[in-house]
Amino acid sequence: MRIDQINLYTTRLPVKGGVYRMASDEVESLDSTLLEIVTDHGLTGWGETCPVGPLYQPHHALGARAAIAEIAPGLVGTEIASIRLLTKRMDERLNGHGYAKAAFDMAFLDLLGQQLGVPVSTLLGGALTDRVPAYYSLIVGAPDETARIAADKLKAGYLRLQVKISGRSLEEDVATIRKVWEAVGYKARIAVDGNRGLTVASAIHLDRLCEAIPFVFEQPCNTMDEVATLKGRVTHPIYLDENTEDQNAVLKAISQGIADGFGFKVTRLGGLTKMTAVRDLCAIRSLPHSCDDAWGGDIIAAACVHLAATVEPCRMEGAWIAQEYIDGHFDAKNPVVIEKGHIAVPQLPGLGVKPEAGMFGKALVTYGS
Ligand code: 0XW
Ligand code: MG
Repeated sequence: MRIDQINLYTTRLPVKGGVYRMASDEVESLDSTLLEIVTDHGLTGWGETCPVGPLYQPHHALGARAAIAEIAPGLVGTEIASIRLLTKRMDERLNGHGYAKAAFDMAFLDLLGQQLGVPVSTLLGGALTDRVPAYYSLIVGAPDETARIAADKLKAGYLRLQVKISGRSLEEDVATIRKVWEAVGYKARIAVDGNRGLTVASAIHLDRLCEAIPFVFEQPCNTMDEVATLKGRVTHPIYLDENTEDQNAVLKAISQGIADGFGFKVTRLGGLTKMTAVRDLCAIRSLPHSCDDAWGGDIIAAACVHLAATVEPCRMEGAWIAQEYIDGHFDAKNPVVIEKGHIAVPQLPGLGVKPEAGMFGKALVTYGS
């Protein structure tokens, strides 16, 4: 099965509710990039990459498309058989830019899965479950309102809630965490996500002021070096998210004992194939982690869920997909949906999701004939 053509599409994903607010940015509409790989066998595979704006991490939509322009021409005519060979091909065309390569990796796995008649989770080592937990992300908001939404989401079936903080007074952050804890107690696991926004000093203050509340403290400060200085000075477990920019960053965080867990993003880590390595490293050290992406439609959602299905449930911190903040689906017949705080793992061959024909309009660029 050879690559005949690669079509690049873009689509806008407006945020349901108007705005998604975190310490690093406020976003209203996301710019997603989709790849459709057409093969000589008539099979098509899909990939997606969708940074949550240009400030969250060192990725941006135009950067993804520029990277794809470097890589794609060199892949036309290539056999889809060995993911390792395809990865090597991509690395020979462009250094880095894992978040663009991730879209290709998804499409390759989608094609291989369809050819072999197995879901992508099987290609990633095999599913341990047919239903993975999701978690709900509460945007930076007023304490009472955030607690009200937290209680609603608990009722809706979410077993884990992420509370976004930072970018405002310590008093408001602490009040929000306390109110959420009063509203949900031990019934939901809580992650408090600073999205890189706190100084080391304010992270230590917040930790002390919330000492009795059990939560994991996600990406409190900007750099891994800053976060590393919190070790032994805070009581809450520390998770890294944005600092896990590639596999090596994860290896450093694990080997130096900087993180007690992770919020992983499939595209940031360079794709599903690269994620299997960090998944396995985490398993060796019994470190919990999520399987998320920063944003995206059904293609990215399916990718996260396939990977999440291969993680030991006891270490699975949930798969975050953007569905709660997006209207509609790419694939109305087989959408990736959260039900009672959980997501069914797609069972069809490949990713199990196919965007409806023509829904993204004309391809922005076509590589190959
Ligand atoms: C909650 N998320 C997975 C979605 C947003 O992109 C931010 C991210 C996070 O945990 O930082
Ligand atoms: Mg995070």
